Amino acid sequence: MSSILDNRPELTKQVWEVAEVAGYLWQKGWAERNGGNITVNITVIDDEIRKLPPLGRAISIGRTLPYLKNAYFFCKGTNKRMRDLARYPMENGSIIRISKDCAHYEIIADQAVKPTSELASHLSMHNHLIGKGSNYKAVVHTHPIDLIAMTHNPEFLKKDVLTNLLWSMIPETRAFCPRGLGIIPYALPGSFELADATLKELEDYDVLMWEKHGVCAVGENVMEAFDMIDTLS
Ligand code: 2HA
Ligand code: ZN
Repeated sequence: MSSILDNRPELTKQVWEVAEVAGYLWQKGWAERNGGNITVNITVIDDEIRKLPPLGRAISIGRTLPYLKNAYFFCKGTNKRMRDLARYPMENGSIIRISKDCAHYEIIADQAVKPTSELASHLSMHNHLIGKGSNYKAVVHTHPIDLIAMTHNPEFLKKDVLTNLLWSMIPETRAFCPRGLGIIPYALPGSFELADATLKELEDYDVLMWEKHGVCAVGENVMEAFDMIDTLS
């Protein structure tokens, strides 16, 4: 079967990096069932990709994200397993294009796999990062159980208490996660409330703890985002 990845080595590399990280998340025990999600900005100047017809109707994002006009993302599929994304990325994830109106997306390849339930927060983060001139292209969300367990202690939800504790435990955490771990109070997974609270804290942190839910990291690429979560955990 043909794939959008055929004869596109750079795109292939990026998609398989996501697959590699998906495998790590599963092996770490941080990705029960369909837990976690990954999106990577893969916006490519490739006329052929730009001409590809959508695999169905344009779907509303639920808000307008002006910096994402005509951007392309590889996204884990909603309800898909990380362990399956690791082996078959184009069957458990898809490539989407943001419409000209910046408020809709179309799935363009390889199959009509609907993107992650956290698309609202992921795309809002990508939009915010581009808007402030960042070169970060990856958002990784996962469920590291030890770190999540710590958020059940109200003391650790106070600003930078957890950051300072983690920094004091292992020197690498300070070196490789120098901005520390931000805390986002509990909000419904997949909600714009969670997205907006996350955006605010992106000013100060690259890794954010969604209270009693999971961790979300942004980085230049998917490997860097994963490394920060791995170091802190
Ligand atoms: O995709 O982890 O936050 C499943 C989740 C939602
Ligand atoms: Zn989650």
